Amino acid sequence: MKKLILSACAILSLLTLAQTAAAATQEIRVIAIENAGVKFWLPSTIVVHKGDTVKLNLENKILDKAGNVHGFEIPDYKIMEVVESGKPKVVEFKADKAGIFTMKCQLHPAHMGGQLVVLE
Ligand SMILES: [Cu+2]
Repeated sequence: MKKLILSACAILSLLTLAQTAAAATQEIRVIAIENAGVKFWLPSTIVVHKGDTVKLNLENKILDKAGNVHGFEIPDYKIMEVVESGKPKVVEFKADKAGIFTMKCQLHPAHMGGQLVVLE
């Protein structure tokens, strides 16, 4: 009986460890650039796991006449930032729902968007 209880405790401990190991902090540098007249955020696809803490370091590297300001939005995660050239911003959130979510510049709808992929 003692053996059984010990085994159950060991399994529970392993499960807890596995869950702890699965959730991580993902720190990702995301830059806005312009190439061939197209402006976009890179990487345009960000992949994380559900439960991860995601820290995005947003940098606007575009030098244009529009005040050098671009937006970064992930509507499904209620993230909306305005990023000025030379003034990086940090966005941190918990990836608490799985799926593929649109990333875009909310200030200029023509800009190419990307996607946040949160794996189950
Ligand atoms: Cu923009």
